[in-house]
Amino acid sequence: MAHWPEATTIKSSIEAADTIMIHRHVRPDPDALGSQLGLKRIIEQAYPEKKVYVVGGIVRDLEFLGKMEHVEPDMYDEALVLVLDTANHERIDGPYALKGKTVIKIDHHPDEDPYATHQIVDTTVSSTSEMIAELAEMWQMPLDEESAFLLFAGIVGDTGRFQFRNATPRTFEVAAKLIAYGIDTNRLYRQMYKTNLATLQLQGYVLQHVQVTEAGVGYVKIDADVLRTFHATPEAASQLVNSFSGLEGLKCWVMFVENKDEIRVRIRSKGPVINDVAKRYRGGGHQMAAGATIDRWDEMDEVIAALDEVARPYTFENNEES
Ligand SMILES: [Mn+2]
Repeated sequence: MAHWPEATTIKSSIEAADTIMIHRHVRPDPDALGSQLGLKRIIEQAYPEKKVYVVGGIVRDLEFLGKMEHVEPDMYDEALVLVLDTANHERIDGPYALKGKTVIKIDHHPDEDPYATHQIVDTTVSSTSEMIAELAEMWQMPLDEESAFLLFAGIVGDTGRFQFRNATPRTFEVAAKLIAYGIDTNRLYRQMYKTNLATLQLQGYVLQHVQVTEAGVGYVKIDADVLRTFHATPEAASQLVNSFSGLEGLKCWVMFVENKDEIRVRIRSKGPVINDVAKRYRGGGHQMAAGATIDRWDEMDEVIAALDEVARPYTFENNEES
């Protein structure tokens, strides 16, 4: 079991509070929502007399996980606020979160902004949902099929269906316990990975137009005309960045998507460190996943050339790829 000394303090805070607000980051992913809605369910089952609210903007494609609730600022005066999966306070969804009497952060991102009174931050855990599953066990608060479903969804989202490096032996142990509650994983995968015809056809365009440099840098250009043709938003297009990641010999790749007056650049890598390139073009991020912004299409070639430079000296270990 994880070693989180603050867990006891946080359990006492939950026990002492009548009103509990659970927040998460803006533009939520399955981990943000799964941990948020899962924790609400867990607390409500353990303490039916407490008022527990889930707060944040609308969630569109992920509404099958659950709905957000309306809150008023004065409800925060005596409230305990739990902020999940959110590294810095600017990213918290909901304007009153930091007005809470006590604010607690539970997160697995690097601790860039310790905005809370108490916190558990552990970057070795796959997802905040995995942390909530562990905490529920430590706190001896029972799960049920619904809370298990929500936490499993979060783990699936953040581990890319258990394929990323962050899926540890512990992740699989937690997932096994969650599945044992009888959750319908088939329904979950169907709902999480459903797509629509326009997106599917845009994906077809991406696959047909991907180009690869001799150094192993893949790139696709999606301008406003392409978006119009496929009735796609820049956000929907950007989400296709991993759709050709399986291409052999690919070391890193980039997708350029026109968004109003600028061009959003999404960069991913299997080895070469690419966030230094992102930083040179109004961006940043992780070593293997970063984003940037350029103003004109003629800067596209500069970005590709910069990625070529980091990709060229890189070689895969153990003949993992040719
Ligand atoms: Mn997460």
